[in-house]
Amino acid sequence: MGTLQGKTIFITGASSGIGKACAEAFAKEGSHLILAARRADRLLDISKDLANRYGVKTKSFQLDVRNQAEVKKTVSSFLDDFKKIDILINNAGLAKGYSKIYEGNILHWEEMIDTNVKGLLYVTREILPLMIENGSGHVINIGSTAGHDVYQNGNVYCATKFAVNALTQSIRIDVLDKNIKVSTVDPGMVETEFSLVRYSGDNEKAKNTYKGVKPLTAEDVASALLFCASQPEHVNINEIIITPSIQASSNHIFRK
Ligand code: NDP
Ligand code: 8X3
Repeated sequence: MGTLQGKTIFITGASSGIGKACAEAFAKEGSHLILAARRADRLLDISKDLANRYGVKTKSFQLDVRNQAEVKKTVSSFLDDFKKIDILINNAGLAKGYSKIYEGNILHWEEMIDTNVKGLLYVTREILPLMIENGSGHVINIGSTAGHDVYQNGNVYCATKFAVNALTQSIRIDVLDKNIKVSTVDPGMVETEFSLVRYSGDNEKAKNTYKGVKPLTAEDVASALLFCASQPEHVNINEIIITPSIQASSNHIFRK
């Protein structure tokens, strides 16, 4: 297996949930971390804590991936400290709202498309040339079961995750001759802040999402990423779809 010791990992959306769990999992393996998200205070705490506990180099950046100029500036500012980005984890993302398309909130649509699709593109556009220059790299996107099967009221969120799925496949082809791996980890239900964000802070609705099920934890998903990232050089994990045992697809969930 490839070692992650001393590798540099850039994680977007590292202030909570899957991104935060990935930061911990990779730090435990001895990887250095570049962490980005909008909530700078949280990120700084996570970054300091992981550096203290695991003795790895960490740096945190307040970044809104929807802002292309900010993405460009952030990437150029961490190049002084980190010469090489070994792994990019495109995790920043969100669902907003849960309504029929004809009742959808346009601002929610814009936010999902701008974050999940355009944000991922902006970050990838900055990082891939660096990986190409360095002669190696690995991009791991966080997709979703929602990028494989649509569900009622999922409309625009599902469309963004279908787009992530298409981009993963397409980017893999584009860098096939560049010694760069491209993977996607596509989870089903994971209990994070995801539902709280989707329902704009409505705790009751967020809790109901996981009623009668034992969802995945962010740590479960992080271990799938570690698996992708620690394969030998000649092995690429193209796609991992990971769900709780009671979930077969977006639309098939067994609730007790
Ligand atoms: P969380 O809400 O816990 O985490 C989302 C992370 O994304 C936060 O760190 C948030 O940070 C960051 N983020 C959101 N918008 C932006 C932005 N514009 N710029 C930078 N960072 C941003 O949810 P999850 O951990 O569950 O979500 C992570 C990824 O996993 C998402 O792409 C989501 O679609 C995907 N996913 C989640 C599933 C689930 O059931 N939970 C299942 C399948 C996929 P901040 O607010 O500080 O900017
Ligand atoms: C998150 C999983 O089912 O809420 O991508 O869309 S779901």
